Amino acid sequence: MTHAARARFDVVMRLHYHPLSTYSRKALLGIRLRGDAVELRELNPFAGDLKRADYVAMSPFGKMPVLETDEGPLFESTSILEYLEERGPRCLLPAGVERLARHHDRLADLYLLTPIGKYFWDKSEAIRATTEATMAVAWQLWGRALADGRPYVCGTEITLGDLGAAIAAHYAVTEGLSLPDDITAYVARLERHPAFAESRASAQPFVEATRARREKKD
Ligand SMILES: N[C@@H](CCC(=O)N[C@@H](CS)C(=O)NCC(=O)O)C(=O)O
Repeated sequence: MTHAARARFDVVMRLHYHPLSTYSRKALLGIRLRGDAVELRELNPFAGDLKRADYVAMSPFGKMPVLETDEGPLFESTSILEYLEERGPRCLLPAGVERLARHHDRLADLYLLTPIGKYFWDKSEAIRATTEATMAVAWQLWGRALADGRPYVCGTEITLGDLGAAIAAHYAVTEGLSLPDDITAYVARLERHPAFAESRASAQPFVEATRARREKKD
């Protein structure tokens, strides 16, 4: 590695995130699994942090997370993790299962994290019904992938394809939706890893605070 390249790698990266945000959790989980040295900047979306001009300059849609790097800010959780994987070492997208890992990451974004995120904030019957229906199909796909006894969706290693599922399963349970038994066992397996346990533990106080606020309002 050249001197210049090494200096570039030594620059501290900064993740702008919130511990409750599904996509922030995905990015941070990936970072923890990879072991990158990343400084954390906790946002306060309720105080307008996502609308600040300096934040929108980094994240044009005003969404979390953002990773500040020496090559500029990056938004979109998958793009952030793909960038880190490109820098190396390869961890979340191992050779041989890369396509499968990306496929499950995309499925998790679209059919697990998006619906559960909606239901987290909107407890209407209509949203509950579509969330349950969509997630049930996604869990079947996970069940099919795990049916040969593999511990994780791409085999024996945790990959990008497992992150969103663990986060979605956590919120499904906190929000009173049921999980198939094979998924409960899979998520318990993932949560034996300290990075997944940390992700859940950091989110939990915000889950409880949100529930308390909702109950006070109802
Ligand atoms: N596809 C984006 C989704 C980002 C996203 O929707 N983040 C949510 C939090 S989980 C957000 O910032 N919501 C605030 C808002 O929409 O105002 C990603 O993967 O990063």
